[in-house]
Amino acid sequence: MKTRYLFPTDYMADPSGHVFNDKLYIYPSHDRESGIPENDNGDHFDMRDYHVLVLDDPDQGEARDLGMILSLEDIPWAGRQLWDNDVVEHNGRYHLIFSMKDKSDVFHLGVAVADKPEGPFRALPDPIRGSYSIDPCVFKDDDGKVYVYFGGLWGGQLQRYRDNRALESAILPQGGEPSLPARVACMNDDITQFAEEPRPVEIVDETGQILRADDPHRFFEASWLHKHNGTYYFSYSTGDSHLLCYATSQSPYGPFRFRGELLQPVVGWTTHHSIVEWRGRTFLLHHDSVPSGGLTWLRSAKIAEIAYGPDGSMSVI
Ligand code: FUB
Repeated sequence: MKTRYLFPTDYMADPSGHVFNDKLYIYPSHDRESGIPENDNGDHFDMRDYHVLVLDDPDQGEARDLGMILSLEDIPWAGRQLWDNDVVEHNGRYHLIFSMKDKSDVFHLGVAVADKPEGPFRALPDPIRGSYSIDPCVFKDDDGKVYVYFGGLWGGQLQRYRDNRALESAILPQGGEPSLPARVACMNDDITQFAEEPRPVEIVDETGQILRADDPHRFFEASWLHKHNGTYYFSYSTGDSHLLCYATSQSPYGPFRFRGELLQPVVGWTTHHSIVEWRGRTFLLHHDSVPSGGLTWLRSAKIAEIAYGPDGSMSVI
């Protein structure tokens, strides 16, 4: 399948894909021009609502926009910046987990619930207790347990936390120090709170050593977890080295062994994605900034196909 844009008429980034009722629902961030100058804090990513897109068939050209499903105005604890989100179906309801800054400009994860994948979603009054940073990916395992993976450096604020506690001031590991990991926590049965303290998602090399802070393959943001042939694949963005990489494990908690690069740098500073299996095929949803002429904060969602090698390696075809 040729890589193609999913929705050329608007800017949609960070696409999270899930198959519900044999259709592919895509939950993106809704990029917009706010006029805020670009900076390392990410203030220029000033999104205010979410839409959901749908594909009825893998080879259908463009996705359909089913409309707005949640807006900043409808979230009681809202400050600003609706960043990446993801959705899981559990016991017949749909739970949207999103990242947003509260009124003190601190990122947390929130939950909104709907009876249908296309919403409308109703936000819970408070963020998830003990949540911090950005980019939630919600993964439901074969045994029904639901895990949320999250975290992002720099503007995503992950460097402000150690052992799930806020630091007095941020500490970013340097050089040969171990890199900062994403986090994972199992959710409680009604998908409203963490059921446990978040744990580090360790990515290790072939000797078992945690990837170093100066390794261009270290974790930065955009966690994604999918399972293929019983193996857990953790994929992620390397941020300032602009790659999409992946690592594998036999446990949803890891450690994950680094396996390789999935995507080279795209046009635009960020790279972000999801991986979804649909009708026996595997798809990569991601974004770039080609249609906006390279503007980092105006990104367009794309779809490509992934093939697995005999050793479980992945490549975009
Ligand atoms: O869309 C805002 C942020 O940009 C996301 O949270 C990051 O992963 C990056 O794509």
